[in-house]
Amino acid sequence: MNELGRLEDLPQDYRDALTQRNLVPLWPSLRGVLPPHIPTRQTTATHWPYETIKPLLLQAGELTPIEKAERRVLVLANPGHGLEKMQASPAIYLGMQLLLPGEWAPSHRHTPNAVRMVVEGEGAWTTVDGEKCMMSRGDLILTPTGLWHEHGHDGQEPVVWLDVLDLPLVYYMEASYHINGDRQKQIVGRGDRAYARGGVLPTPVFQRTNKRYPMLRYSWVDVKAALESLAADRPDLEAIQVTYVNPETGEDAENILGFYALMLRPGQTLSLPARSPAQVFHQIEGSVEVTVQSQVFALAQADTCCAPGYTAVRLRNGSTEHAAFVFIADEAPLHRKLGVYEVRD
Ligand code: 1HN
Repeated sequence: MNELGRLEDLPQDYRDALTQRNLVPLWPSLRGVLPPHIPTRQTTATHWPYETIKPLLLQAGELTPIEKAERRVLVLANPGHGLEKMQASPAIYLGMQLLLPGEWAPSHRHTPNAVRMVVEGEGAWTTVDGEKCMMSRGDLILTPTGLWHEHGHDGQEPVVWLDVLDLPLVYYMEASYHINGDRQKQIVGRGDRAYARGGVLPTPVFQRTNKRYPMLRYSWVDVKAALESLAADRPDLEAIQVTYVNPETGEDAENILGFYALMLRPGQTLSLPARSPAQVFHQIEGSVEVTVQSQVFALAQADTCCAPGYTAVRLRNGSTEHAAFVFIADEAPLHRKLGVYEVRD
């Protein structure tokens, strides 16, 4: 490959003339923005053990009342991007949110898409677009772009959940903003039950609902049952995985990030090929050893880690007795829409 000219090769007065006119020569930077064969990634494999987050999150509950926080969140920031960027990967934001009994996080809506994966505690709820979604461990609740959402808590113990948003991307696009609203009126109709069975769809006879987001809550009880049925039905299958989809269309549940639940049989090792999107792993139940590049993370329940794109990942369930269940978020829908999605051998 040709050595390209460097900035220093150019006379200073020429460089100054360019700068004054807001002009930049491409060739000294061309290999930087277009490296050979594999992209440069700032995302570094990072592990956030829950046992290190939880005491600090509870402390935030004492230090900062909900009125002073609106959303009481500790952000899981990737040091490769710089902590102040508050991103886990190019398009993924992660945060652990705490809601204490009796607290209320007021209604708002915004352009970034979010989901919540409930980590622990009972009695909290999120109302999305008027639909009250109860929160139990392992439940996934969507708050897609533009939909009103607020959180409340009628239970007795702290509730913690993992927020996953496409905020870094939407912010980068200069398209991130929010609007505050009033407490929502709750509507009847619960998509979580209406769509809980695969293979059959609610079929309105007298009207068409055609909601863009017909299902807002995916209960862990249902998702776990789906994984266990799949594992029992398909002993030949290497990867027991389901995708959280829009049940009307079969498309990804949200537009930018993809969400999946994966089951590892007792003692199973699964090698995931290198793919272009970055991804996040969060342990719902059991424990898994995640190997990314030269790093090995022992994920205990409620732990979270991330892996950059174009990187193979190995998952190992060290337990020979119990299955392990992992929630995965990735940037695959975005990569597919942009036409840059790749799987490498
Ligand atoms: C947000 O709206 C929530 O509604 C949580 O719980 C985290 C992070 C960035 C921007 C908006 C929530 C958020 C957020």
